[in-house]
Amino acid sequence: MENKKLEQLQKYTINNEEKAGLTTNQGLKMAEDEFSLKAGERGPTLMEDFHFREKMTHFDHERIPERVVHARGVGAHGIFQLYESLADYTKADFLTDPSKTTPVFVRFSTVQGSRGSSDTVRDVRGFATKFYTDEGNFDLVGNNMPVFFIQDAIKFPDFVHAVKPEPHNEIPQGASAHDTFWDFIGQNPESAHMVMWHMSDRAIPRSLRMMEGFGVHTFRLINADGQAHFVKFHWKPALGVHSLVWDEAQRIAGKNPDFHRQDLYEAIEKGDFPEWELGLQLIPEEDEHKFDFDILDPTKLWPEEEVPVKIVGKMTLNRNVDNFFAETEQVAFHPGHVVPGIDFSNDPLLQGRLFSYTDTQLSRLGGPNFHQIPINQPVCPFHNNQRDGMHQMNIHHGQTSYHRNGLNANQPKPVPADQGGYEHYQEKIDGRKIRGRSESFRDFYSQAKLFYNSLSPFEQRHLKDALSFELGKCKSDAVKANAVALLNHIDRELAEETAENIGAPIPKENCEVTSSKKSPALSMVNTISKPDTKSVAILLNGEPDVELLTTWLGTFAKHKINYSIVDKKLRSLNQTVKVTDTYETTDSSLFDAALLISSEPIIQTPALEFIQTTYKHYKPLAVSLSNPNALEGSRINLEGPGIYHIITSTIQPFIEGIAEGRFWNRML
Ligand code: HDD
Repeated sequence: MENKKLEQLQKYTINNEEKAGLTTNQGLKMAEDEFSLKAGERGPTLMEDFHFREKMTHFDHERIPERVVHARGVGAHGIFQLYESLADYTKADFLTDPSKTTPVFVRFSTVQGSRGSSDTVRDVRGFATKFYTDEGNFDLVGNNMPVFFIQDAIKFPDFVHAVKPEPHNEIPQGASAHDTFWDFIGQNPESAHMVMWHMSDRAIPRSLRMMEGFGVHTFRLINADGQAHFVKFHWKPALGVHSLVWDEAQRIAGKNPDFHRQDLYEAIEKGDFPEWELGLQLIPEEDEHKFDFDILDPTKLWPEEEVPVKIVGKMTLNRNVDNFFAETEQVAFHPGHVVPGIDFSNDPLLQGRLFSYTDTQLSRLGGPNFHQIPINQPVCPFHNNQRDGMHQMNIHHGQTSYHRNGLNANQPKPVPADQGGYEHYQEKIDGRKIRGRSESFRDFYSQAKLFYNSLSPFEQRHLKDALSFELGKCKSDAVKANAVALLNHIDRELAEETAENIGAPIPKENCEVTSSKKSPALSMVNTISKPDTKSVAILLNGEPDVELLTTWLGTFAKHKINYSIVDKKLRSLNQTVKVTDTYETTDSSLFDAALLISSEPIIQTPALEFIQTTYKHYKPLAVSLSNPNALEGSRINLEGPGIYHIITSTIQPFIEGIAEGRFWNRML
């Protein structure tokens, strides 16, 4: 299939295998690359060694500043396909022509940690998509949570300083469980709603492929008649929304810090292309004030039951990058990259973002020409009167480089709106210049409560435990007390339990906001569950029946379930079936389920801990025991939920268990 972006990138791709030999950057073939030029075999290196100088200088400058937030990330290429024309709402070409396939590049990220931090930390995940449309790049720079910590961009540097590792000792890495973060939260009650999301299971996704994405802000869509709708953008994952459990997430952070990155890479390499549907929530301009929240407030979501999500297209990620630095590290997103038919709202967080993103690239990518880096170039032509600057790659031909020139018929000249030129929505503004916040932004707690009310009992349990963990890590009594005071506005029982667990005083007065409203769409219980692309560890303890095992492997493959065979040593079971991991090289936390094939007692074997943690993390566990006493002393309730005894060749119930995912009723 034609993909304009990939064709464009091809021109810049250098394939080492095809090259004749090693040259300097000046094209000079080099006969030697191992020894510097010396005055005598044991003498000093000579300044004239241009090859040494060039090689070393380039190496010395290989690193660029990491992103000030969202430093750790992973990217992939893909396509976006529209289902039906949205011409009623927007004139954006890529949203009106369903026959077009738009190339995309997505970068997922964590927020707090640095480039080398672990993937599975408790954090918000960035979900940034660049659509390379025929009318220019449109960037949807979102997160996996629909709201944000602050209402006004002027607080962003303060928030980031608070959540990042503390300045005096650069601790902690990849974690918000520390005093400055919780101090900020306690002092800034507008963060109440977002902190509930941050403490929920959404902050520890099972896979980047199993997260929702949200544009967060309210944007505007404008149709060809100039009519506007407010819009919120959503990504809905085809595999549903799934999370890790906290103990598992922490374990994975050590066992495989690249867990999410590797999961995405391997799924794409295997051809299990991750998919998301694009959804829009739309509110006509005239309905702006019809809700019990301000639609410009980025700490508020639009409950899906009140404003339904219209599914309009599908994104498929189908190609890994060729080079991480060139593509994933150098990609530069910006919420201000829009196309005709998409415009901004007055959300004060969005307005501030419109400044920050270009500005940050100047120091990160070293100058004003970062749009010429291959991954950032639009697939349509671009030209204007901007010239020169660091790393200018283009040769601008001609005498003029200014608007209103007579020498070159004023080329390149502005394009009228009816020929595709961008025109801003002519919103009427009438007000005084003030530094302040609208009264309509002041309800900090109702939606925090709505979110909490909407969670299932086990999700609420996890959220409570997360709060006790995070605040339990704080040292300052005042910070803990303030955080509890904030919770006391959301849910009294939550505040009481947290206070007790962290040794903070229980606030005298109950300030809980009164609301029993729920939004079922906010609970992960109501998500899609499939066995596809999940993984099962097949644990050997003794000799397996290889023929039977082979039929099971066939069933797993049929259901697109990935598997590893784990034993004490790597070995071949027959010509095709091999042990792929040892108990040393892998861990139960890296799988969604386990199947134990045991002909020997399990006590005092590494398989025992494996199945105990599988059980502890609520995952399905199947046992095939040729020795009926094999599990004696394992302290696993073999009659418990999500445990399968495989006696015959049928493993179908286990497959269904893998689809279901977790057996939370083990908590009871
Ligand atoms: Fe931001 C990066 C998402 C608020 C300033 N942001 C960045 C990335 C994502 C988001 C996904 C990583 C992009 C990539 O992969 O390269 N940011 C958000 C969302 C926000 C948000 C969903 C709230 C709704 N951000 C926000 C504010 C500001 C910034 C209020 C400043 C006014 N964000 C930045 C930045 C970053 C960034 C400093 C760092 C690296 C970059 O831009 O390219 O400019």
